[in-house]
Amino acid sequence: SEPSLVVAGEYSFIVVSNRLPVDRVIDAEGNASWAGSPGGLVTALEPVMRKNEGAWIGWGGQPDLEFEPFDSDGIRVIPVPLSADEIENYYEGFSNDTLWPLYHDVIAPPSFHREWWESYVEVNQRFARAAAEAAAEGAIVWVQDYQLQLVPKMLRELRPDLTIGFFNHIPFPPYGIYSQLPWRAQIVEGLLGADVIGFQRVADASNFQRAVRRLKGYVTKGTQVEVPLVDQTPGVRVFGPIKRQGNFRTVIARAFPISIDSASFEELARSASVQERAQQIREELGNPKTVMLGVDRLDYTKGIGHRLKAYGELLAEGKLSAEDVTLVQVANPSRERVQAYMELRDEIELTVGRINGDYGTIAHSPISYQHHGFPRDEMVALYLAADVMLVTALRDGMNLVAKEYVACRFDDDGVLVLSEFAGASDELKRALLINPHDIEGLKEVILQAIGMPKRDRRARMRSLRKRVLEHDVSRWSNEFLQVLGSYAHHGSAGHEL
Ligand code: GDG
Repeated sequence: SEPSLVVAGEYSFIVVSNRLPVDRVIDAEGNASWAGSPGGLVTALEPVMRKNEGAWIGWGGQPDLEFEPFDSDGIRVIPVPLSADEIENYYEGFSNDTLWPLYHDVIAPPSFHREWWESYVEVNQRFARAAAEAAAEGAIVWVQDYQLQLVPKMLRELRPDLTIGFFNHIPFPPYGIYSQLPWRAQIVEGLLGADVIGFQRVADASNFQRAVRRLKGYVTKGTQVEVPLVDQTPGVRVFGPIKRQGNFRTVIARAFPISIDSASFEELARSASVQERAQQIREELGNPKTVMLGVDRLDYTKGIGHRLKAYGELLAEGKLSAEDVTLVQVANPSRERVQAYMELRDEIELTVGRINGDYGTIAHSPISYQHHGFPRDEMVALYLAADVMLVTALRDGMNLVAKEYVACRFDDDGVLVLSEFAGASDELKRALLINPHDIEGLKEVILQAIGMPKRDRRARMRSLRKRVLEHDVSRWSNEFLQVLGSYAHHGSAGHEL
């Protein structure tokens, strides 16, 4: 294989993500330590990490945080420092105020700033270099998400011997929207540095392939993209024959719908303390006939306003009453320094206040609004306490909350109302699927969910549970890594992860 441009490191399996899976915590005495934040991704990749001398590369969550790599529960953690300026430009700016709204159907208007883009390029280069220095000869590197879309190409240039995967956790937008991005070609080129590019939905993969055809003119066949080894961009002069067999790299671009650690959610739900807590939650709410639940980061993509509008109208029309129904809305604080999120918070809290003020009684509030996060066991107790789960996203890559609700309902009860615009709706076909823009339709489905006979609830929930328990997050990562391993290139002897 070609000579490496960076001296190889020691890790044969590397995950690169914007945030490390650990948080820095400072105790009462001011001593710093690290606490794991075991999301589904960590749970899924832990076994692969242990088996393969794995390392995780990412940012520690605070400005200018530099430290020596260390072991956290058997995972080697390698830091990439970000300055306060970079957090503002690369992260809050380009990632969360350009790419995020653009990739979610421009629900909020994206901002385009050249300084943000420059910072994005520079930070991506730093992540690529960190991965290049840590990766052993022929290693597998798996890059995560929209903050790092340039890393695959940058990493391939530094280390042509590596096998590189990329997974996009958010949607990939239709070309008509994507093409607004001033740096649309660079991002597509960045992604095509990977061997396998994973998306949540089949539609996301098709949108990406269309962008590749339109912007680069490359041929796509099914899930394969033929990337010429010599640049064929119109206007770039190429010497020598370019259509000869062997002048292409094949890149796979296809859907790998992510999931959760379903068994661990079910196990938690089955524990006596969580079941007791679920009962207690219902009592604390005043034992309403129906408890409805929404759990979201406070984000404009989640359709919280649409949900509240439908609920408020049902209360106004007397079709629901605060005596009978309570909606618990967990709105986890998110991206609080980005303007659009400050505005969203004001808007949602105004609406919540109006609904509670207009339709509440001294004893009953129609909405129990929680602007903070909860521990995992409290979340599971909420899932168990909820008769109806409302997922009304306007656009969402997958939506893990929908899958978590289903995984927790070992009692085969509870009704999931699920937006068609969440990736989860491709799999969870027996949920009550809704278009959140259709407020009248959403209202009817909420009433249908509340009134659904037990037999129907059970039949639907059983079918949903089958899907979520069989297709869990370790199956997701195994499938991705299997495809990635089989495309290990440059004649390296196929990886067994
Ligand atoms: C992105 C994509 C895609 C929420 N509040 C609390 C809490 N959570 C947990 C949930 C769930 C996770 O956070 C949220 O995941 P989602 O999938 O619903 O949404 P995003 O954060 O937008 O995630 C999304 C996902 O990436 C994975 O690829 O599905 O489409 O947007 O796990 O349970 N957890 C705890 N307390 C809370 O208060 N403990």
